[in-house]
Amino acid sequence: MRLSRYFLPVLKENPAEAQIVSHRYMLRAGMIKQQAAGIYSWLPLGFRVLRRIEEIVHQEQVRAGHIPLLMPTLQPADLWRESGRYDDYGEEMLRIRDRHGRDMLYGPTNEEMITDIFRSHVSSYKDLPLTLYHIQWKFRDEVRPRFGVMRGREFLMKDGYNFDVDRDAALHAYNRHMVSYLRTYERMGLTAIPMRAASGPIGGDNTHEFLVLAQTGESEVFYDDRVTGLKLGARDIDYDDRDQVAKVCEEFTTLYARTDETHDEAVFDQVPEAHRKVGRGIEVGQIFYFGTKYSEAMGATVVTKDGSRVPVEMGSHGIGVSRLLGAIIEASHDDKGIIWPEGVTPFPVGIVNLKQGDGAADAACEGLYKALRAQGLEALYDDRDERAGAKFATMDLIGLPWRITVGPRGLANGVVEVTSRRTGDSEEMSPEAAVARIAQIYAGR
Ligand code: P5A
Repeated sequence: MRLSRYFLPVLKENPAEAQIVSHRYMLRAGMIKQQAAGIYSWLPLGFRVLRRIEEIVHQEQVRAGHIPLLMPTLQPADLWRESGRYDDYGEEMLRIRDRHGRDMLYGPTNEEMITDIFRSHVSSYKDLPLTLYHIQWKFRDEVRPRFGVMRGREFLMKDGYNFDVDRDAALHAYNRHMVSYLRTYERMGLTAIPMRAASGPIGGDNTHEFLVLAQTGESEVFYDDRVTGLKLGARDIDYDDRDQVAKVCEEFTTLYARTDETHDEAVFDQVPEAHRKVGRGIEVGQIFYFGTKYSEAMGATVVTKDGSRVPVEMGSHGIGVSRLLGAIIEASHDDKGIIWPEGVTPFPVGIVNLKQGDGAADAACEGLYKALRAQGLEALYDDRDERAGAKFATMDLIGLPWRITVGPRGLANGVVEVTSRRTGDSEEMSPEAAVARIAQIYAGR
């Protein structure tokens, strides 16, 4: 993408309404625009990151054996009357009446609708296990929408729902989600710690939240700091292997890690003092096992092997897709701007032409741009007629992990400069070597 033809409305001034760094940088980098309290347009740069995050979520869900579908944002109130949540949900639910006087709502979550789909089409244990998920906009009329996309009213969620014949199978689905989430967050450059939590309006007695540690997080967290060193890494997971998956979950949930909702001072006191930490965290996901809460109320049953008919065992599992942009920025930035992890960056690399209009510099930039594209890498090429300082400031603000700087002086020696946004380290090399270096960094992405 050539910056001269792109739509990147960066702001020079700090927006007064933004209280936390991620909100400030998302506005300044021209990623989002607020349209009403907690409701945002996703401008091209923000939209690219959002799509990247969705892609990773999809890949890891499919890897775990879960099946994508798409349910609507608007739902009939009658489904929610069946579960009893139409009245329970309260003011957070946006209620709408259509021209025929039918009660509708903008979905805050989809347990009822997916249970309705299930009961319409599945009636035998032979069709289980089944996990369906979608990535869809939700609406919750939060009392205090704030911090930009972090606590929105309209926000994008990945929500998945498992259907299983018995409790053991449903607990395996729970564990499978936990492991697939760990991998999802790691690919985004995040350490998200599963913490025992409270289930709130979704229900059930087994639930974990995934928290990214950050000063600006909305939840108070209590943990043994050794959990922050746990990594899933490149281990080969067989998602059908119940023991292997359960072992990974055990590894990640044995050390003390709880939110204020479930915190137990007596148990916490047993953590060695040097490892006992109290901090704040951003909730980027939550998984629930709630058994037959919805299936019983809505008549979603299956015939088991022995011929009896039982309500299907369920759980639901959510990732805050749009919130993740804020969480990643909170975890990865400096005083100049965002530092995108390679996994989610909107563009893999930026090209800065120090002297637009100089024949050699223009030709070298064009050459780099095309060579990168031939490797499947879409660079953001700053071809504007601007001062070098302004170009660097824009690149630093929008946070592409790598920058190639091209100028007449370097070219006279046959070199361009490759700079890491994270470390600030630069290295001179030939344009061909620069392309090879960037291609190698993103190989396998
Ligand atoms: C699980 C999936 C549920 O709704 N039903 C379907 C279950 N869980 S949840 O914890 O309430 O939400 C899942 C994740 O969505 C994000 N989230 C939000 N993101 C931005 N703005 C909001 N107002 C908001 N509310 C929830 C969180 O990341 C949460 O973990």
